[in-house]
Amino acid sequence: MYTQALNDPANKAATVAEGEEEQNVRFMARIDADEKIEPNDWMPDSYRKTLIRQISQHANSEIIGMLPEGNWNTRAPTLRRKATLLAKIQDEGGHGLYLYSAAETLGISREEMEHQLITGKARYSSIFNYPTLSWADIGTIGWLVDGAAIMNQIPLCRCSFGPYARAMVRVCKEESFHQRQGYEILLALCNGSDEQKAMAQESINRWWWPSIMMFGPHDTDSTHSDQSMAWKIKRISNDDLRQKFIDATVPQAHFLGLEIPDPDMKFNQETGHWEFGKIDWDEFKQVLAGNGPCNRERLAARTKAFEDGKWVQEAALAHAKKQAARAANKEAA
Ligand code: BYC
Repeated sequence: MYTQALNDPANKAATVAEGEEEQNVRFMARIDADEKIEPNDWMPDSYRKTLIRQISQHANSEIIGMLPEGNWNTRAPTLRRKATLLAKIQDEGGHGLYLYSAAETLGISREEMEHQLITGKARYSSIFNYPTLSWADIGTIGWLVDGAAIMNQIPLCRCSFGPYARAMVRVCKEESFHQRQGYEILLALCNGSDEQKAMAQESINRWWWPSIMMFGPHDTDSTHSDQSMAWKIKRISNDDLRQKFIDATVPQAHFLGLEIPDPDMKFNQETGHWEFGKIDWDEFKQVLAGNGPCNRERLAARTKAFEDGKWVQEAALAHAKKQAARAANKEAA
């Protein structure tokens, strides 16, 4: 999947003969012409670093995102709910794998990304530092968290870097299914008893604002947006995506008969948008600094998985070494 559409040799030969400035001009012309950049094409070092940062952060989010949902594997209310939850969690693991593979094409190893994650050098989405306290949270994560993820990822299908854009196509299809599955869980709760509906409302109360924060800081405070938009890694800004998400989601909440926990939320007839209250950026900063409700728990779980899986890595390496030595002996004979 990730080796499709590699650049043609003529293009590569041309870039070798050029200096860095000309290479950059040619690179920007390709970006402006909406051409896809492939792994063995020339690219500025900062473009490569930005992609490694964003794609590995995205992959880490998928893998860490399995943990809060996994908390409900043993307590799903019915067999059908359990089967769909397990399938969703497996999908997230698969998304992590496509994304780590896409990042590897940029010259970073899987081991290095894993090391950066467990040592806290690489980020993952703020949203996964919140706990899943009730079954309704599984519905809310599907509806709001996967919903926000789709809003952010649909434009990434048009990202300038080929392997990332192609990985996103399949990820978005699967996330759409997750979003519907989550909404259907909430629909069942909202059509159920008063207690079930109250459980759904309590869950939305906790997850609404963290979901809104998933889109990142306001455009004016976003460090990477201008450059990432110029490189067409990001196609729509943090604030524009957040607004699109809110506009799509508020009517869905109303259909469920649930309140959005924002007293300032109101529809502006002139603009056609839902206006919303102030986001608590202090909370966002605290979560990013490692002080969210579950940061330590999440990293401890990943570190344990890494330590527990070490023997598999060691066995695979020992096997590969033995195979290589055998092949070398055969050749020498
Ligand atoms: N959480 O300049 P900005 C999913 C950081 S998982 C943590 O705007 P950028 C799913 C940002 O990294 C969905 N950190 O940055 C899985 C930067 O810090 P550094 C995950 C955040 O990169 C399981 C600083 O703030 N999706 O689908 O231009 C179950 C300044 O921000 C966050 C992706 O990762 C945050 N929310 O834009 C269910 C999508 N926001 O690196 C669902 C791909 C910002 O300078 N990523 N920061 O130290 C992106 O689209 C972009 O990276 C972002 C941020 C929009 C997130």
